[in-house]
Amino acid sequence: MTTTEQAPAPAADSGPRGRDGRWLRRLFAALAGLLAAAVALGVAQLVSAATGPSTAPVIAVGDTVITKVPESLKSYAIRTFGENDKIALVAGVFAVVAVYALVIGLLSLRWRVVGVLGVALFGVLGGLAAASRPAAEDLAWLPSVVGAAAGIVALLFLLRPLTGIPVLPLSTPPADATEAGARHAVGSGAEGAVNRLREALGNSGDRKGLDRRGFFLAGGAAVGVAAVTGGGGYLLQRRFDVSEARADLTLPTPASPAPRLPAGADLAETVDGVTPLMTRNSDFYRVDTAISVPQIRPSDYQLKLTGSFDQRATFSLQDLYDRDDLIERDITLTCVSNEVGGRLAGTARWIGVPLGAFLRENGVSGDSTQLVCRSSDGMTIGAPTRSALQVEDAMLAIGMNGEPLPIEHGFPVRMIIPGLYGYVSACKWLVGIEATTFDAFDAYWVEREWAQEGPIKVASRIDTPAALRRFPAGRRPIAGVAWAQTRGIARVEVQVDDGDWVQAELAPEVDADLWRQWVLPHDFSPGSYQLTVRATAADGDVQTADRATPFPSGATGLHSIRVTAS
Ligand SMILES: Nc1nc2c(c(=O)[nH]1)N[C@H]1C(S)=C(S)[C@@H](COP(=O)(O)O)O[C@H]1N2
Ligand SMILES: [Mo]
Repeated sequence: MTTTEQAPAPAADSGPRGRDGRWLRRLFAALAGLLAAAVALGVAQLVSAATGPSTAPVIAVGDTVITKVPESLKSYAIRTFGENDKIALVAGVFAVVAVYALVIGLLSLRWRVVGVLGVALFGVLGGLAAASRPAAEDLAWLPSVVGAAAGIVALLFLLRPLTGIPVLPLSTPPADATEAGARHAVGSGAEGAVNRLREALGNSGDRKGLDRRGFFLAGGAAVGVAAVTGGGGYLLQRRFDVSEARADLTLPTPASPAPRLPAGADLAETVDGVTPLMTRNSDFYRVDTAISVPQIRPSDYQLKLTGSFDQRATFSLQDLYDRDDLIERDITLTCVSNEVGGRLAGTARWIGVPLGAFLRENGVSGDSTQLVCRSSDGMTIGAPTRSALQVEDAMLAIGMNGEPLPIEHGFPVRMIIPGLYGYVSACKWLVGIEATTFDAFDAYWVEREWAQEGPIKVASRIDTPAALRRFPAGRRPIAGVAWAQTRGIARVEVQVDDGDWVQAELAPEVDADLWRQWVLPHDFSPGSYQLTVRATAADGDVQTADRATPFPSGATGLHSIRVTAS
């Protein structure tokens, strides 16, 4: 290295001793870091096929980032990336790893130990992240540690041709890589094969230590190892996938089917652009902290009751499917993170076990104020016991729109309590209910300062015309949805600029737990208009114009948009 640092002669502008050579060597070193990281991640992915998808380092680190970052940053991410927040996070983790690896590679050209410790640190962090997740599997740290070990070997291997050492330890150093030396290096076995290949490709090595062909060979080998282990790990992880087991299930017929929808119930059939009454599963919003979606095999499923119940009880999925009191209900679910005018709300036809009856049957204590619901990935969601017992149609849901729950919506069992935001009522991948008190335990979101109880606030949204839209002047509908679950919507009014509030027509009432579509035809003459909507719940609660952020208990304010008729 010191020799390359000095190279003063003008003739040394190219070649390994010159400026070009120096930069080339650095470039290769950085690349070596990147390739070593790829090998580390690939090998880790392969090992995680044994220990579980969420033990793979990038997933584990992503999970940890989600649990550790401040709420403000998290809401920013949800606002910016929406449903793609997790893809953005994983991409972010990859980007950080890539930059880190490039720097480590560069530094290890001079200080080998920096490379070794740098990759080791990477393994330790990944291992800690994986092992410290709330529902960490045994040996969760293993993929990161084995991956890092492979990464160190790869890095040292890749640095060899950059520093005058042959790619394989037993071959002759290129320092005496004369014709004879090169021929001498041809040996037997794998090492011989590599060296023969090197010879075939031309002169291997350089007296001053940069062996380009050697580096390309080693790099190619690293890419191969990374691809085979990473790809293999990815394929092997399919064994965790439960979509086939889910597809094999037959949903039971509910004893109490959903009430028939009145004629003309869905305004979307007549008004273009309004949100459909029922949300398709594929369109249903998704909010959770799970980067790798929990995969629970129906035959392995257990729901455990602990805490203040008459007795500890465990239920299989079959136990729940076999009940003769299953209900089917249409319920609108809403996220507390929904901004005014936002789309984190959806309506589905759910099938499930009536929650109040189930809890009473198992002797839930009258002293319990909180049900701590646990999901298989360790999430805790604290639901008020009172609501779980008293809110009509609260359920342990097993079906969504005629199918077993989709995996990302909580398969095989989740909770639904109408009228409460999802973060306090809708635990997905539900495997445990502990009857306790709010004083005794802070659930995940409450620990992060969100409100303990989360009643859904009355809300309304303009779906059409779309904000900032230009359309031809004339008569067209202003339409959207409004919700106030458990209470129902009594009135929706629209204001154009500073005009009077005008009452919109409501779709037929289906159930208080559903959102309600509304429409107001309006004559637009050419010009620009501000459209504002407000709803009133059936109990007389008028949606407030005061603006509040989603944190800590749900957004308030009126949805107001600017449109132009021309
Ligand atoms: N296990 C688990 N359940 C969870 C969450 C989560 O992060 N993990 N998020 C909750 C939140 S904040 C909401 S709004 C709803 C969203 O349910 P969905 O994704 O089916 O729409 O799930 C709730 N249940
Ligand atoms: Mo939420």
